[in-house]
Amino acid sequence: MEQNGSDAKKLKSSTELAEFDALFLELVDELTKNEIKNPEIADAFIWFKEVLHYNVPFGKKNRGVSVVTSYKHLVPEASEADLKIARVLGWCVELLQAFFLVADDIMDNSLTRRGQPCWYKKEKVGNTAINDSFFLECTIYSLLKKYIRDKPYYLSIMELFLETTLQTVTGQCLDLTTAASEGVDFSKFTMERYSAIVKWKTAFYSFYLPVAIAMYMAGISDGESHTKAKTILLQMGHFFQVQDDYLDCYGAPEVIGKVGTDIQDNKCGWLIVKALEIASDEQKEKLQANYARWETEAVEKVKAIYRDLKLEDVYKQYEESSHEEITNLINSIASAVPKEVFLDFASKIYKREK
Ligand code: DMA
Ligand code: MG
Ligand code: MG
Ligand code: MG
Repeated sequence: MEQNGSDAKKLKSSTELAEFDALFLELVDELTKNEIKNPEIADAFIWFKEVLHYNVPFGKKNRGVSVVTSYKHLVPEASEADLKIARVLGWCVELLQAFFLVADDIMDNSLTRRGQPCWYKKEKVGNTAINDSFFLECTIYSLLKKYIRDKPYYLSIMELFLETTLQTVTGQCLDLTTAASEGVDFSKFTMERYSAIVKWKTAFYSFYLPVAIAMYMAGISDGESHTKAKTILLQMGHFFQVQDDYLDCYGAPEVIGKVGTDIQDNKCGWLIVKALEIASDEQKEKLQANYARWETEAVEKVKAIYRDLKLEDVYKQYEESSHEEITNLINSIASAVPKEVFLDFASKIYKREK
C-alpha cells in the first residue's frame, strides 16, 4: 500500500519533470533568438546560448520542479496558463542556481560539475565564465518581465529573487572568508559558524525561494505564512547542505557528478566541524597538519582520521534524527500552506545519494 503511494508520487513528480524539461528549449530560444538576429550583438548571444545549454539543464532540478509541485498543491485546479508561468519561474530558480554554480566552481577550484568539466575549466572559456555567470543572472529578470509583468505578484517575486541573491552572496562570503585564513585556523570552525554559512549560502535559495514563489503566485503573501514556511524550509536547507558536505567526501563522483574539494579548500564543512568536536588532541594535530592541502597523501590522512572517528556513522545517525525532527516540525505547524508542500520537498532529499 505504502509502496504504491510512493510509486504514485514518484510518477507524478517525474511527469512534472518531463513537462518542466520540455519548456527549456523554448526559453533558450526566447532569450537569444532576437538578439542573434542583430548583427551587432549576435556573437555574444550565440556564445550565451551555449552557456545556457552547458550550465542550466543537467542538474537534479529539485528546486525548479518544486516551484511547480508546490503551486499545484496550493492551487489544485490551476489553469494550464498558470502552470506554464510556474514552470518559467522554476527555470528562473534553475538560472539562479546556474549563476551561483558557475561562479562557485571558480572560487572553489572545482574540476567537474554535473558529470562534465566545470564551465571555467573549458579551454575556450576560462575567466569568461565570470561574465557568463552575470549573464545567467540577468536573464532571470528578462523572463520575469516577459511572463509576469502584468501580474499582481510581479514586484513580490522580483524582490524575492533580489533579496535571495543578496542572502546567497552573503553566505558565500562567510564560506570563503572562513576558509581563507593564512594556514589552518580551526578556532573559527564552530557549529555556530557552520550553521550561519549554510543558512545563508544554501537554505534561502534552495528551499525557501521555490516555495515562496509558489506562495506569492497563489496569492499567499502575509508575513505569518511566510515566516512559518521559512522556519521549516531553512531547517531542511541546513540538512541538505550537511548532506552536500558528507557527499563531498563520501559520495561517488560518477553519481554526484563532481569531485569533492572541501578538505583541500580549507572549508568549514560539517565533517571537519564534527571531527573537531570529538577528536583527541593528537588527532586534532594531525588534522591541523593535513587539512587545506592539495597533496593526495595529506587528503588521505584527513580521511583516515575521519574513518577512525567513525564519522560516517555519526552522519547516518544525524540523518535519521534530522529527518525525524523535520517531519515533526512540519506536522506541528498549522499554516495556510498544506503540509504536502513541505513533505514532498523533504522526501526528495531524504537519503539522497546525489
Ligand atoms: C554551495 O556550496 C553553495 C552555493 C551558493 C553554490 P558548495 O560549494 O558546497 O556547493 P558544491 O559542493 O555543489 O560546489
Ligand atoms: Mg563548490
Ligand atoms: Mg562553495
Ligand atoms: Mg559542497
